[in-house]
Amino acid sequence: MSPAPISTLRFPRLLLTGAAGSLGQQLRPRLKACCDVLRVSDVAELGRVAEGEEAVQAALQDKAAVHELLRGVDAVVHLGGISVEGPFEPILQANIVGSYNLYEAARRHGVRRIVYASSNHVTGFYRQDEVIDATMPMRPDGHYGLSKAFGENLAQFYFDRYGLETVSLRIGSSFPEPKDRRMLATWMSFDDLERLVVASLTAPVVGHTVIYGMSDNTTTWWNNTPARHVGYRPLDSSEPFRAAVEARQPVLDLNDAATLFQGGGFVTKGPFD
Ligand code: NAI
Ligand code: 15L
Repeated sequence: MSPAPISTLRFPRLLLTGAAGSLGQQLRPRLKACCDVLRVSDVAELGRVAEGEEAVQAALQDKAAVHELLRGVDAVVHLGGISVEGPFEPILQANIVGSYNLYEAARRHGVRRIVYASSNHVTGFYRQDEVIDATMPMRPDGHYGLSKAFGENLAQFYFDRYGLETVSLRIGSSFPEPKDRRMLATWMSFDDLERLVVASLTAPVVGHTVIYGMSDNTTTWWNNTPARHVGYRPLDSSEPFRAAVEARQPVLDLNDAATLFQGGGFVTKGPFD
């Protein structure tokens, strides 16, 4: 017997950007259960197109292409863009211009909701001995975090001005397993990622909600109480990985900013000139 669906609600056409990326490849087969047609897009090759899929290769900074990409779409899971810290210009094009093009095309085509892959790096300069929630001021930790802060502000503006709803997911670290001590706090399993994305797509009313993307980790820096209305209940935890992670990394350098701040290694990257 196949597992029960996380939600029975379905969209006629759902767009997944960044579908060729690490999280895109995870979500691509899983989101088929939420829609009649899954339109997958990326600047990179999209591979074999499955039944019920449409594939569109496009760069997010290409305004005309993105306008066409949103035609006939009901909701979007927006993962596309540069996913790490680096020089400003490529991030400007992919993440800032690209997200603007996506929202503007979504508005023009009457899209109802976007699930936006933001990042914990919007608040990476909070310390690891603080527990914060998404109502607290942003403290981006680099060009990448700044671009995600722009994306969240874009989402807020498009809701306030045009009523286009967004759930901004400040994803922690979504990998097969936590790689280091920091990820014991930030880790989110792929199954919990699916639960979070589906809850964000199907919650009845979200306006613009910001939620941290993490599993039910014992160590945590993020309080998701203000976003309880989304109905996300993580079922996994980093705890079963703790012993192995601590054995690999028994000592932490407390003079290293990457150990002190929530953004980890991102906070010391650059400058890039
Ligand atoms: P990834 O780098 O594997 O995938 C991103 C995809 O976006 C790639 O397939 C890439 O080709 C595509 N892309 C890049 N520039 C583009 C452009 N200009 N136009 C169109 N497509 C473009 O990243 P990953 O890990 O899959 O992350 C997905 C999203 O989630 C990203 O937005 C990332 O910032 C965000 N995120 C991921 C986290 C994680 O732990 N994996 C943590 C926090 C946020
Ligand atoms: C992110 O935003 C990145 O996309 C991902 O590659 C990880 O580095 C993650 O944050 C993290 O903070 O661990």
